[in-house]
Amino acid sequence: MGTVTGIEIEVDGRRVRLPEGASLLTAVRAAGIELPALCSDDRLSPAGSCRTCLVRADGLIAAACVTPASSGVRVETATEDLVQLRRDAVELIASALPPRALTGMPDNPSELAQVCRSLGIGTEAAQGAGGRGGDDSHPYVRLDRDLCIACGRCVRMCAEVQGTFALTLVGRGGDTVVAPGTGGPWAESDCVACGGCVDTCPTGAITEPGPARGLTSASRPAAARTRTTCGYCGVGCSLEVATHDGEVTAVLPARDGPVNRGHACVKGRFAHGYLTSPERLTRPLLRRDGSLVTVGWDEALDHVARGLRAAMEAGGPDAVAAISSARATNEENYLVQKFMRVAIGTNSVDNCSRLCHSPSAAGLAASFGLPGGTDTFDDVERADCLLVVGANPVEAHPVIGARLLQRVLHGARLVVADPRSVGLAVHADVHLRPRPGTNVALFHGLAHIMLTEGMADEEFLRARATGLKELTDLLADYPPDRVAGITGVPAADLVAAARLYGRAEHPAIIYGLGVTEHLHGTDGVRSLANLAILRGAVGTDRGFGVSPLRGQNNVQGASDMGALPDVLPGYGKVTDPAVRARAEEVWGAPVPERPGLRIPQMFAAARAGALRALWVIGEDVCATDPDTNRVARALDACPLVVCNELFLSETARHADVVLPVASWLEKDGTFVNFDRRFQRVRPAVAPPGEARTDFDTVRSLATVMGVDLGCPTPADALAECGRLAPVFAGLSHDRLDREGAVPWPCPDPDRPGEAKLYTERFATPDGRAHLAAAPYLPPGEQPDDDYPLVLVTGRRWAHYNSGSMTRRGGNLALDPVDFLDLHPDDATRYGVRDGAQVTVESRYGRASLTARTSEQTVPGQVFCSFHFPASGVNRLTSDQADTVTSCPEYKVTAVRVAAL
Ligand SMILES: Nc1nc2c(c(=O)[nH]1)N[C@H]1C(S)=C(S)[C@@H](COP(=O)(O)OP(=O)(O)OC[C@H]3O[C@@H](n4cnc5c(=O)[nH]c(N)nc54)[C@H](O)[C@@H]3O)O[C@H]1N2
Ligand SMILES: Nc1nc2c(c(=O)[nH]1)N[C@H]1C(S)=C(S)[C@@H](COP(=O)(O)OP(=O)(O)OC[C@H]3O[C@@H](n4cnc5c(=O)[nH]c(N)nc54)[C@H](O)[C@@H]3O)O[C@H]1N2
Ligand code: SF4
Ligand code: SF4
Ligand code: FES
Ligand SMILES: [Mo]
Repeated sequence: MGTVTGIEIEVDGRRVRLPEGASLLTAVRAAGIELPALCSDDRLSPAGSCRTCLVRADGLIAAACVTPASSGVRVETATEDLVQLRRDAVELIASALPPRALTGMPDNPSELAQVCRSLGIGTEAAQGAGGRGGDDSHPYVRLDRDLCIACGRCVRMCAEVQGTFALTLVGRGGDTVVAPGTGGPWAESDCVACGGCVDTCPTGAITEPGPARGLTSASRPAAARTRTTCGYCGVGCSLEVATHDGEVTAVLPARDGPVNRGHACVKGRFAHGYLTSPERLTRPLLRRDGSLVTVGWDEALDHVARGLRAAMEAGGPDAVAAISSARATNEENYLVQKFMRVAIGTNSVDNCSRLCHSPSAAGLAASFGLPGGTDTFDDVERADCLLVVGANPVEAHPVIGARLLQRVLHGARLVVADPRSVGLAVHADVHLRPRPGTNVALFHGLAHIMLTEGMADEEFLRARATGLKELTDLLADYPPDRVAGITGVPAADLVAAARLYGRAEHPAIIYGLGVTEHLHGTDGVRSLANLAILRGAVGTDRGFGVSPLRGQNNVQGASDMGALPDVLPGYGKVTDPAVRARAEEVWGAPVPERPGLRIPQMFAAARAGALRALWVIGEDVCATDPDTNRVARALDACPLVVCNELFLSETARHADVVLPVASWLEKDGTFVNFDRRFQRVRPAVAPPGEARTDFDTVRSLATVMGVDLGCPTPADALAECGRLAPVFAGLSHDRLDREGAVPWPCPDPDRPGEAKLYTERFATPDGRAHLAAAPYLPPGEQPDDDYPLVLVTGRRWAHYNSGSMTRRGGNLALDPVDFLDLHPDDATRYGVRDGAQVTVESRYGRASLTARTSEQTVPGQVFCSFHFPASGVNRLTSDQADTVTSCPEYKVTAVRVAAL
């Protein structure tokens, strides 16, 4: 850290160098000296209230945590009077507590207990009577008021890092304790169970119940710890997994995690109960006489191999297809696509990027050259204006949501574009609420204003972009009044938003599925990218580009590894002979030339009898793909369906062979997060029973089929991928073990990856950014008299996608069902009470949900999640899909609602 600039000071005679602005506490620690600091945490602003960190600076007694270090100052820590002062402060704190505060967790002493031990303060110092009670209403956070020392760390963690402001200090003087701000039980408070307060509490007053009680990221437990990357969302939080006797006891945020910096969310932090669920699959299943029965691996794999051969004999290699998993590692995805191309001879392999951010890949590649976000989030976060579009990071990417919110609380301007008033929208300077499916018009409206009001960067446009003429002509049709008519957004709000983005010094665009999951999702991405191009805010130091908040832990990676029907690892097109030749050289086998089937085409082919074998790896297509009634018909029509799963998912129920597999906490490899960072995944525990990793499954099936896929280990697979795809050539497990996170493109093992793209040229063939002039076209689904409401589907904070993992554990108590949010006016109109069971019907199917009246949605629109397959939400959604990439139109379905 900062060795050239900074300040130099002396601590107990030792010289230390520090960055500007560091505190005396940092200086003392840099000198290798331990100091109690009970109200301090590096992640938080200093409070200076406990007085346990007293030192002498140039002769004056000061609390080290709140005193800035200035050059040349001489600090003393060890004189007898200072030791006594600090002892007095700690003794005073301890005296109000019951003795168990110091003896409570012998294996795993709290920070307070350790401080007391180091100062020679015994349990006799703890003289409090206790009896203040506690709160154990919450599944993951437990409060013991007797141990609270009112240091306020939890309150600051909840406010300054998480941004939820759920906690407060109540009472006076020695009776001050922490409490949920809402006054009632913790479970009914605003807490979103990020675990931040648990992790910072120095006394054990706030802990996780169960075997993890008192474990924090700062404690030094006897238990083993494994460093890995979260396997839920694409944020890519670094986690430390504590285990005992082969079981996970706690998952803690890594303090030095490059993205999460000591924070996490309810899923990564707590949702590991699924690991030991009695419903976990532990042995392969094979369908016999209509039902799935347990068999051994040899029998299961023989059956699959025979079925694949039969399919190929009947219909050639293209009668076989695979859906690879964005939950699985890069190495597993690499092997799946290699298996399909080399062992089967087809390009029919796809992944859930199809349902999610395929329009981002297509749109960003067309606009800028590469199919990923343009900037690192560390830069995005420095923006002075954030344009957050169709994304709800507070719930879906909580650690990013928290970082964005802090940026806004510290002064960045915020424009949110989302039909619903959720998450960051409440903090927005301008909240644009477009009708679902009208983004293209909305973005054109903003672009129109930027152009007419002279906010475009003309020099950038001349030197580095193309398409201005066509776009300018098109934008003539999108004046604010017309756009207001299409989108429902008042013209004045459009003008205000365009000015905030257009006049900011360093604006950034962050977006999600509200842009992509539409009939014209790719046009949406491209029209949004137009704004950054017009403003010269991409590939320059005048802004931080366009960043999709990619969803699954490894959806970026699954696509990077070539688990797509039209590209090989590294995005070379299968139709390009030079690209195929390179792969053929590395693989020593021919690569099929014709692009394969996309997921919806696979189902259509199965229904038509052309697809005869489908391998579904970690995607619950019967719950999460649209129009699931038809998906189920496709699976039933397909002679062989193989499913790699942790649980008997809806899809597994339709399979002929189910292979039990390991999950992220049980395997070795890498994931790529939403801002293109490769990070290591390491096994903390063994998979249950006979479950194997997807990696081993693919390899062993290939062996049964007489094909040697090479790549005996995940590390070998990544190395091989690097030989095939130059953009990954500089990456290896060894390097990631040394360096932590490395972004791609990374062609050279001796040079850092490129976090910010396009600083010299864009990666398009002509090196320029391409403006797109796509006209606004209406969504595929339209409400009418029979189906008068527009249903938007999306996420809730406590559950993850099909919910297969989060429904099996404490998260179920946090959110027990799929709710249908509807505006109170609509509730009245359709005779629906808050909390009532309702039937929702679309032109395709019917779902059963619990109504919740809420002003987060406007009249005429309803919203629900899809985390409980039993509610049948995806029976409602249509097969309308993005015209470019086939990404389903999940965000617009015409429905009607009726009380049961
Ligand atoms: N807790 C949790 N976290 C998750 C997941 C999960 O299931 N649960 N899933 C992960 C995955 S796979 C993904 S892809 C990400 C998704 O993360 P997000 O993209 O943030 O998720 P969504 O909630 O599906 O949709 C985002 C927003 O789009 C808005 N929207 C809908 N239609 C429109 C429109 O026409 N225009 C605009 N401007 N906005 C619109 C919706 O109101 C919604 O608030 O989350 C990931 N993280
Ligand atoms: N209505 C509606 N539907 C949607 C969406 C929406 O916004 N609205 N969003 C869509 C989006 S963006 C996405 S990404 C999809 C997600 O849909 P899915 O990918 O189907 O959802 P997940 O629940 O993440 O995971 C699928 C399965 O993978 C299993 N699994 C977990 N880890 C592993 C592993 O390591 N290996 C294997 N083999 N299996 C594993 C889980 O048990 C789970 O059953 O849903 C889509 N569906
Ligand atoms: S768990 Fe997180 S959200 Fe809940 S009170 Fe603690 S810091 Fe706040
Ligand atoms: S924010 Fe995403 S990556 Fe981080 S802990 Fe939560 S689910 Fe995991
Ligand atoms: S840590 Fe410095 S006053 Fe509490
Ligand atoms: Mo997704």
